[in-house]
Amino acid sequence: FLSHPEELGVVAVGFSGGQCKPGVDAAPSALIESGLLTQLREELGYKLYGDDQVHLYTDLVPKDDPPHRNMKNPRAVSSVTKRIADQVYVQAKEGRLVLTLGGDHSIAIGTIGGSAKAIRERLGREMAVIWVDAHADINTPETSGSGNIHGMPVSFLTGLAKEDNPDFFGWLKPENQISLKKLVYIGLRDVDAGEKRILRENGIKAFSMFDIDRHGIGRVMEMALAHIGSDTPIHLSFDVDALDPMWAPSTGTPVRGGLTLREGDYICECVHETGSLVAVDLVEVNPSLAPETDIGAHETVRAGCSLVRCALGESLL
Ligand code: B3U
Ligand code: MN
Ligand code: MN
Repeated sequence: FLSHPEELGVVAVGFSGGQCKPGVDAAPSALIESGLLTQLREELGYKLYGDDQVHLYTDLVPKDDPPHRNMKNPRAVSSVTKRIADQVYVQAKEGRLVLTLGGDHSIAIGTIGGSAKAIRERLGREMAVIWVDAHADINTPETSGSGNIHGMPVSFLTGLAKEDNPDFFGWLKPENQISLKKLVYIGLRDVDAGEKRILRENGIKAFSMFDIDRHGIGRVMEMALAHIGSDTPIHLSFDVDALDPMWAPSTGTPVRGGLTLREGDYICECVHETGSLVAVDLVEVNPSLAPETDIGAHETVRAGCSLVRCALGESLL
């Protein structure tokens, strides 16, 4: 599905307004400083495109941003994700694989919004999304208990949450959205009651940690990819909190009982192996949240780099 499989469009956004803890904004710089982009260039042989900047988009964050339908920082998240959608769209439209380094998971409204539109226009195809996360991030503004938009991106991207005002995600059009049938979750273990209802009522495909324990990650990936169907472009959105806090402690809402680093890497390797990957997000690395020593932050950044390299083909012999 890529016209230039060796070209990688990189979008780095240190945006944290989709949740309340400062620090996720520093993740792209931490990942890049630990050598991620150099490795992709020198070891994996990618040609990198996009500006060489980590965007903070503070200019898009209004001074006054009161809640709307219970959402916190709604204008900021809407305008930043709209900008990200444009950036990702430009890269994906060129037929490049797009890598986005976040930021909290609200940025997926932009990354998926941008890639879904580009894939539709370029290939006339609907894209699938593999959402790897401890959480389902599918609250609507009304079901959300926290009001944090990083817990809502999937509801806006699938049209479950509707809003016409362009200041509050009304800029998302059908061409930016994805079908509930082409969405697959892996790694879930902390899903709100309202979200469980949404998953059940819409028949959304989800592999929780229970399923991974029962079938093993190998079988789960077979089933996940079979659900999507071969020959479908795939956007992989990886929340680092899908990993167990043992491997990724530095994240806003760690949940015990998660994926091993090896299981996370394996998910990325399987997606790479399909040859259908069109975009990857890595989100929710928060280097300032390091329990005990700063070994925590270092390990989390290292795990994040590993996931991205696996998604981009490092494990091929
Ligand atoms: N489901 C909760 C908690 C949460 C979602 N995503 C994260 N935490 N990282 C919520 O706020 O919607
Ligand atoms: Mn998430
Ligand atoms: Mn999460």
